[in-house]
Amino acid sequence: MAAFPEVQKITYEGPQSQNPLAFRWYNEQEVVEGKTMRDHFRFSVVYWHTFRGTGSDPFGAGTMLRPWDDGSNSVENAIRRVRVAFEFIEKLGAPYYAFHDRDVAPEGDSLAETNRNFDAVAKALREEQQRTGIKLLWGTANMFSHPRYLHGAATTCNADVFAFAGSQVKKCLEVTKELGGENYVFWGGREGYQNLFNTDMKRELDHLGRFMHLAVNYAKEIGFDGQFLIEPKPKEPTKHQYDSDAAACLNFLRAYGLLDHFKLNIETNHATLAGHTMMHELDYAGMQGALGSIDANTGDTLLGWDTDQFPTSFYLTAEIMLMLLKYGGLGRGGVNFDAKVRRESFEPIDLFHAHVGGMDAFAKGLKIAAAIRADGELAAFVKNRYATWDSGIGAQIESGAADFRALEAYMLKKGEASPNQSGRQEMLENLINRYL
Ligand code: XLS
Ligand code: NI
Ligand code: NI
Repeated sequence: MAAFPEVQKITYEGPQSQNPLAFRWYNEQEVVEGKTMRDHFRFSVVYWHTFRGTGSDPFGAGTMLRPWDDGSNSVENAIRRVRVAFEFIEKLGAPYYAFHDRDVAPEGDSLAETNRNFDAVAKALREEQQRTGIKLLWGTANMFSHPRYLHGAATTCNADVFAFAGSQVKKCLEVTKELGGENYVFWGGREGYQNLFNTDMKRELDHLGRFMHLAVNYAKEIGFDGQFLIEPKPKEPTKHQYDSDAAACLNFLRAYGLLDHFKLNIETNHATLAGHTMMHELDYAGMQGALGSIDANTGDTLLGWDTDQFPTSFYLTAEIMLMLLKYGGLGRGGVNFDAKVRRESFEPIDLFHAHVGGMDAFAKGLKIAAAIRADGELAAFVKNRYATWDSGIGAQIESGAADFRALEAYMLKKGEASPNQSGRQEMLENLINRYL
């Protein structure tokens, strides 16, 4: 029985459409900068918020109406949920989905039972993938919800918990491989600390490095060739998360000899919690060759936590798409909606409104970014801003030909630096608005 009988496949109707359940911008076959929209975005629906989110908050119980879900922890219920999830993703027209092991299948009383549950649900996932052609963008292990992980997983002070976490990732890698997952994500969860008085930070980070090497080795052993990704996030749940932003992650990867094996999965709301813009995090990851995938959402400027809202601002999506186009796209990654409907939006249909809006916002952002690039005015301004580096002393510095003595000799002769030019920020902000 269909869970969303009132919804047909969502189609593109164009910007004039008044139909809330149609795309106004996302036209999957439309080609922009030589690639279809479908291939630019590789949109992905997350299992956790969309099919497991209850709408509970610290002040109240869940609110979501999900008539297909009996609220139990049975494997049967989990499999019924799989059928609904694929009906939803298929009607939406997203080519991918992503999951945590514990979202799709219930934890049992022992590791063995938990693994059996996971296998049973994975079988249903495989059937639905084959039926619909929807693919797995990434799998990940939830190593933060169960109380055993209260001190962390790979960075725990309890070696047994590290062993449990390793077993969990081993299994999750096997299932991700079996389902043809194109990436595998590590989000730090409780990998961090609340207080340094009780924390041996060096030892914890060494263990995290060890854990990642074990994962890389095992993936190689079983022939899993998906891309490994680390997802930076600065706070929540711990006060100090080890993977706090793109720069911190890259430094960790470099320090532990892991750079060749990982890229980053950048999330908007995490970037802003870190005191950065999404654009900054994408640029930083991109320039280091580490831009792997994105978790698309947005925070609330008035609230200081990970509100995981659906992205609707064209300004934001245009900024993101400028960066993705600059670095040649996401490769094996995708635009994964790590976002949830508000607890007041409790009806099943709200899931469609949320995703349609997010996909449309990205499509519009892509068109804006492509138009800005086609005109070339912005790029020309930036190029010209650095023109002093293209010849003379600037070119000598960049090529390594000038040392401090050469700089001094040059400046002694010249007496004073040439005058600066305006950064024209306001003019450029106005320029961007011309394309919105
Ligand atoms: C939490 C993270 C999480 C990861 C997957 O804030 O965004 O949802 O994407 O573990
Ligand atoms: Ni995320
Ligand atoms: Ni998040």
